Amino acid sequence: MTADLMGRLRQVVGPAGVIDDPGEMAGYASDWRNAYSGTPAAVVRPGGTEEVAAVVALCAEAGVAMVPQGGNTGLCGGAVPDHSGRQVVLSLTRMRRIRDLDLGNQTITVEAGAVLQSVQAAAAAAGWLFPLSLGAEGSCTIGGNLATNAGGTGVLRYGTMRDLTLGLEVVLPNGRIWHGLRGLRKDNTGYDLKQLFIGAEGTLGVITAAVLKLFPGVQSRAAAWVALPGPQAAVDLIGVLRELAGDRLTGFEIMSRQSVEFVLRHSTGARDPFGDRHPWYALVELGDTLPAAGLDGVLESSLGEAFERGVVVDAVVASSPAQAAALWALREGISEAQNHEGPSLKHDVSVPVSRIPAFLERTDRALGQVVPGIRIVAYGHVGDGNLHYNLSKPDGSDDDEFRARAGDLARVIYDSTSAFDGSISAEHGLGQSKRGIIADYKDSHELELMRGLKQLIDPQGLMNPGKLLPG
Ligand code: FAD
Ligand code: 2HG
Ligand code: ZN
Repeated sequence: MTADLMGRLRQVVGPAGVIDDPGEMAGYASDWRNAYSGTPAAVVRPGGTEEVAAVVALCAEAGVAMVPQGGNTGLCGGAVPDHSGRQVVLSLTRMRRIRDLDLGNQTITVEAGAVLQSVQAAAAAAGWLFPLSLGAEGSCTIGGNLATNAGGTGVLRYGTMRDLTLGLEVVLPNGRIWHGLRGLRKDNTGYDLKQLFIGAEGTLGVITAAVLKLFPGVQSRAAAWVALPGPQAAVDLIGVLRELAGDRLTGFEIMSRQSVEFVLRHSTGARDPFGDRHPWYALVELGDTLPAAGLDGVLESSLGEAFERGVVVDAVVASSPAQAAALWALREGISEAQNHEGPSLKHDVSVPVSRIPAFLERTDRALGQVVPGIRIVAYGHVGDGNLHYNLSKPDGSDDDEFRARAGDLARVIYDSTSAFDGSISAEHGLGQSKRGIIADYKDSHELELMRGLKQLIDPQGLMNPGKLLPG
């Protein structure tokens, strides 16, 4: 990058808005897990939409590639630059304003760099709910949530970011601003362009703000930790809960025993809710907008019915919010706990909910044939058909030997996912990690259309190159 461009960028965002010291850039050069790293030419931190537009226009004119970055918590290397030393990281973290709260329209308008938790808090302070919820919510940003179409634990009831968004403001790769910040629930005036930018992982433009839907605040909750004989029981239990608790089912996560064991081993204060070991567990949550909805009773009777039908082996209903939080900590602690067991090979797949049991049976067996003794850490948002099918090395084996098998193991999982009509990425995206293999699993016409759209919107190929689309 030339000194001239650097000077012009400083004029736009102020001297403090451009970082080029390698030490100071380190935090932007690798991801949360240190799984991906690169060498930025500079990190630019605009303070508003006009500044983003000016920065993008300058980079476009100079032919410099840009990597949009939010909280840098993504799990597929999407927000990390390459090693060329020529890509600029465009960090949105200074743009964190809540621009508007329109309670009549039940919407909140926020800037892309706002941390998810702060948006949840702003909604809650007004007595409303912004329901996106995920383990990284204290660091991830709305821009990153949109660019990855984030999911998390509330999807079952409220949907993904695609469902939660009414309008977007986006700086296009030529520096023009698309003013699509509409708060409309109905708008049939042609293609729904916002959906192009949601899930595009920063390859089509820089999202600068969004209009998001709000929901009535949840006034009462009930949670239970449930022991299950196997994954089929999890699918059956969702059916029972839908039948008996209807829309009040707000969370349904499953965890294999292996997953829970890692948390019990590595998370301070974690405690097994049962004396006995069980092969699978579910964390069930009911929620209601009424303060005295009698949810403990609904949950207890639903689980009682499931027990009668042979679906559930054992269950504990949380007797206080603190106990419910401890149950959620067992679930949310898995990702971190697995890091203590050597390399964690992550696969974030989805198959139709009804096919999860057969999928797991076939894939578990195939993985054991490739690496005998492999520890399968399967858990996740089973109500959405989304499993985190993560792998740890056999106890006591070598890290590098296990890493060397990563490609073979991924193939086993993705081939099986494909055989069950699933997706190789349910929520984390393709980024760098799956870009090389997506062509083997996605329809070629679909990929051709995606390339055409990329060419139309970003003809110079400067928006997050080397991500999402196959090379
Ligand atoms: P980043 O990591 O900074 O970026 C992610 C992608 O978005 C990159 O491609 C980047 O270029 C692009 N991007 C970022 N900001 C913008 C912008 N303003 N405009 C255009 N493109 C942009 N994900 C889930 O979906 N569900 C989960 O349950 C979940 N749980 C997690 C738990 C943990 C402990 C961790 C570490 C991660 C988890 N994630 C989960 C993954 C991650 O938190 C999400 O993908 C999140 O949405 C990323 O937000 P971010 O601001 O950190 O984005
Ligand atoms: C979760 O649901 C996240 O906990 C992270 O999506 C999953 O670390 C993972 O693989
Ligand atoms: Zn997840």
